[in-house]
Amino acid sequence: MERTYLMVKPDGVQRGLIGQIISKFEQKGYKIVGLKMMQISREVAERHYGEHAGKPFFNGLVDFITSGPVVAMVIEGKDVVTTAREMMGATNPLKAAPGTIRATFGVDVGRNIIHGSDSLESAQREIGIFFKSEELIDYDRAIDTWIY
Ligand code: ABT
Ligand code: MG
Repeated sequence: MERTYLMVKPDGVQRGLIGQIISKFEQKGYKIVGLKMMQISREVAERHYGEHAGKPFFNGLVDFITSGPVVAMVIEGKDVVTTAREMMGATNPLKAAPGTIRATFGVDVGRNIIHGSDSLESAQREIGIFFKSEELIDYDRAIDTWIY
């Protein structure tokens, strides 16, 4: 089953949105297989956002993502990479479709509440940055026969 990496960013944590955000993915039917709060080092942040190195917003982005704790998670389910991105909405919350997480909770592109991997390859790379294999739990849920 497909997996993706999600992260409630420091603004989402500070604003008390952790539970509501996790709930949306649980209610959808996705299974949480990894979950932890962490404070990201600059080194890890620069690796995670490596594709943006050299861009004008890069330093501010690294400052922001290391400015407070984040909640890192791996969720699993059918087409989860693409669907989680759709549930989050566009990068700029002002352009995000109504009802998406970013549209509901944000107004600024640099404070957009949540991260989600943008492809299967990114998901595998990012899961490897933030989680050790023993931190990802394989388990069955009885409810899965009602979801699939
Ligand atoms: P992430 O989930 O954070 O990777 O966002 P997303 O994939 O939707 O968008 P990208 B392009 O990866 O943006 C990364 C972070 O950089 C911020 N950003 C982006 C700016 O501040 N200014 C810009 O012009 C662009 C393109 C938004 C994203 N995160 N934050 N915070
Ligand atoms: Mg991105």
